Amino acid sequence: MANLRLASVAAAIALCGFTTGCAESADTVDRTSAAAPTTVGSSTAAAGPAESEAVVIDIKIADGNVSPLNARTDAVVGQPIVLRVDSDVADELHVHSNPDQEFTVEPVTGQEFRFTVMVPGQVAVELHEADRTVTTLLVRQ
Ligand SMILES: [Cu+2]
Repeated sequence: MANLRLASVAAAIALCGFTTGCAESADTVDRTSAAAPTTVGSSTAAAGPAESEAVVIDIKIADGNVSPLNARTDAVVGQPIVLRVDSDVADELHVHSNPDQEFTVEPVTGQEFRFTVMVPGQVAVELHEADRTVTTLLVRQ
């Protein structure tokens, strides 16, 4: 008699937020494009607004409220992304790109944090103290 044991598969999709330190948990690297790292000889197919136009995300933190919340933001690999932050508390912005990036939020208005994402995929932008996801960047090649 075969005694079948079902292996319990732990769900690997651990959403960031069960602790404030979520360095690796949302490492959702899209590996489908990893097989072709170099495309030799073809001129850039992109129409090219990526370099000139930055994606600007206005973030407001006031009285414990964060805006926007759980938004979605389209971006392109290499495109400048600017987080403009008005806050009344200190916090930490965590960009779950590869590698991840962190920005210290001060309790002041008019802060700007600029970065780029070089690996396509979904990149969560989180506030660790507030424990909120501001937006998820949908970064295309
Ligand atoms: Cu995080």
